[in-house]
Amino acid sequence: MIDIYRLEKKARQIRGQLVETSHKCHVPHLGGCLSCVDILVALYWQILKIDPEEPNKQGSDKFILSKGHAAHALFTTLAYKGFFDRQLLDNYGGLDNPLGEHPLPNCVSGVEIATGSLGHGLSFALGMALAAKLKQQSQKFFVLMGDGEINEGSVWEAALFAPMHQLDNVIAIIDYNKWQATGRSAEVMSLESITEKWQAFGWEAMAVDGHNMEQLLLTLKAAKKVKGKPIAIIADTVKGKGISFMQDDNNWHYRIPTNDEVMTAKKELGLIK
Ligand SMILES: Cc1ncc(C[n+]2csc(CCOP(=O)(O)OP(=O)(O)O)c2C)c(N)n1
Repeated sequence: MIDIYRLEKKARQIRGQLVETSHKCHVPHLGGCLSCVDILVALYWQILKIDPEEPNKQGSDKFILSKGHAAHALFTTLAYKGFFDRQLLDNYGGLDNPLGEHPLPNCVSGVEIATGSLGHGLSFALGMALAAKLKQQSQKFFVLMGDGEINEGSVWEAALFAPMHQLDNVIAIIDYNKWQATGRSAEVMSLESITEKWQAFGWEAMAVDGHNMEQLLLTLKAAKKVKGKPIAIIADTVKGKGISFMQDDNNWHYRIPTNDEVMTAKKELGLIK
């Protein structure tokens, strides 16, 4: 039986670490990192077939963080899962430290491509997924995109391509937190009705509460069983999730927390008294 409480605790620990490292090493983009932590925990602790000791082993599942500005969330997840030494987080962004604001290929074990210029991760995954199909390999390709990111036209070109090639080995997850860098997504470029749009493009589209661990796992497992078409999971999330004064406040796209704010956040997460 899956221990949901253990996964939720892991997510709280990762949120606490994110806030702490952001303060200590001046790493921005906390809001969009906090919105996708539960998705990352569900993927790395339960869904992805990938060995932290040997992530490039043939047949391993692949995860691509297309919203590359959330690299801090990915790196922290990878460190907690044992892909590399957690001590690297202590000096995040420092000279000779491979952890930066965006992922670079092979900067650490478990990261293969550069993302950060938004709108490219899905196309990259489709290329790998098509190659895997041609070689009759059975692994899955998971891509995490932001809702602001999917304003990019390149995403919709990829959305046309995947069903045409019946890429049922691709699972795209949209971190639908309703914000982007400079404002509300609905006011910059409306996406409604987002689920129906992906369906209309020929994808199997599923909506889920992106902070409900049980529902996330059920949806991701159902997605893995879909045959004949690619899958889009619209994860309803909250930017800054888990910390009361960061939730739904887009200042935390760039803001760095003070020491007092780190303490308050860690108390709220139940990590200190
Ligand atoms: C091609 C490109 N244009 C602009 C940016 C600058 N940028 C960085 S984060 C961001 C907001 C993206 O919004 P979203 O994908 O919703 O991220 P979230 O709100 O979840 O952090 C933008 C526009 C970029 N990284 N790449």
